[in-house]
Amino acid sequence: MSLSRRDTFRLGGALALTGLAARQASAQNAIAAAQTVDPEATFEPGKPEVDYRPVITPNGATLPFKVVDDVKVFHLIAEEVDHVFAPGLTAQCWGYNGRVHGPTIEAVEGDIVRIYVTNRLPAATTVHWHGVIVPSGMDGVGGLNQAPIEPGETYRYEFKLVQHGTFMYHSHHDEMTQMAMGMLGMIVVHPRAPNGPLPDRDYALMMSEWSIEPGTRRPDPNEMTDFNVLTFNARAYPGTDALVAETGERVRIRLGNLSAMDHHPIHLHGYAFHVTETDGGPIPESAQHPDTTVLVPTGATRTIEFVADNPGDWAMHCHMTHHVMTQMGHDLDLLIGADGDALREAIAPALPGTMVMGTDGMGDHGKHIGMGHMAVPENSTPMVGARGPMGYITMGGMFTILKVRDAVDADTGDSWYNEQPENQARLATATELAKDGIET
Ligand SMILES: [Cu+2]
Repeated sequence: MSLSRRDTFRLGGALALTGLAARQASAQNAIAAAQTVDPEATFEPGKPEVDYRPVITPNGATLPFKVVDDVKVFHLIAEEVDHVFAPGLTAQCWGYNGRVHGPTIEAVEGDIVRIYVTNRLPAATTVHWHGVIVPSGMDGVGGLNQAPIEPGETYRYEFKLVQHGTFMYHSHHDEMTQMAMGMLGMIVVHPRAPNGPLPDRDYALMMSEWSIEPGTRRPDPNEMTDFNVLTFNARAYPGTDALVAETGERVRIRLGNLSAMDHHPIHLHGYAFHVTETDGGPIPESAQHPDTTVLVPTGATRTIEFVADNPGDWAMHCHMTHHVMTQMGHDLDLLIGADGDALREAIAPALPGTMVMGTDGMGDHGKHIGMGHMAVPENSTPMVGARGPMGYITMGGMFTILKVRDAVDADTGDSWYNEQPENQARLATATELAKDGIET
């Protein structure tokens, strides 16, 4: 009996379906684009610096693993963590392995990973592998795919990575509480056979939002709208580490968002970039378009790439202006245009020493605190930024700086760019104003 072409195809399909990896891979045709190798093939566990250039998690870390019988074994420990968001602001959060957020899980397409999760929290939990194609029983939704992991228990997850890309992990039990307390992390799966130019610098940033009233030490998971600490990798500027790159290097930035209620339009200065992938897979080159701001919806990742050919200090931040303010920038009385002196005199009998701020905006708030003119409440941080090379930077929260230099060393992240005088904005001289006919 001879088989027709169609029969052969069917037979082949049936055979392929016998494998666990094929069942995962066939779950969604869309992930074919995220496969550089046959998902049925077996591989040695991918090695850092050999099979991939490790990702950098600013202010964070990568979860270590060991290899046992060709399986990469990881151990996540869910626990309470005293976490510093920015100088002066600490809170009791929930995270993994002593960190908020949890360390980045990094592996290679084709790796088999076994992830143990130990629960040292006072509440039950689970871990969901967001965007990773796994068998249903490994998906981590409490009550649906598994029983919750009770305090003191250790659960075992195991699956083959049949795709590459940028994904996330988070608690999927009492999500409102546990995600708001910090139980999130990034997952980076490198392609087994790179299908594009490799980045020289590969960064991972997770966005989240918190409600921490000045003077308190617990994030409030019940907050629904008014988040007052907005973070990259659980740090608010000036707590965020700069990203660095050498002139001409290809830079990849993987942006994940697991904020409770907000999407974040992330704007990078000095560059146009391409969005190269989502957590659904790589975007075909023909469908990529240049952009300067990428909207990262909550529950999604967006990866951007560009060549760092424009040296300088470049702001990168959420473009929602309340997301670059911290704590006291929220719920202010409107004083713009008010007579500050009259107001102070009126208040003084009841509250001696009151300082009236806000009659011309809040730009000077951080400066006043920096100069010691006023204090912030205990366990809080100024609503805006930090001192920069040219004055006070009036953005805090979800703000960081990309520092591109001809040569990068260990100190670059703390350095300021030395601009050429002819490229520096400055006070106009009287001669210049007269020459150009500008009246001020
Ligand atoms: Cu935002």
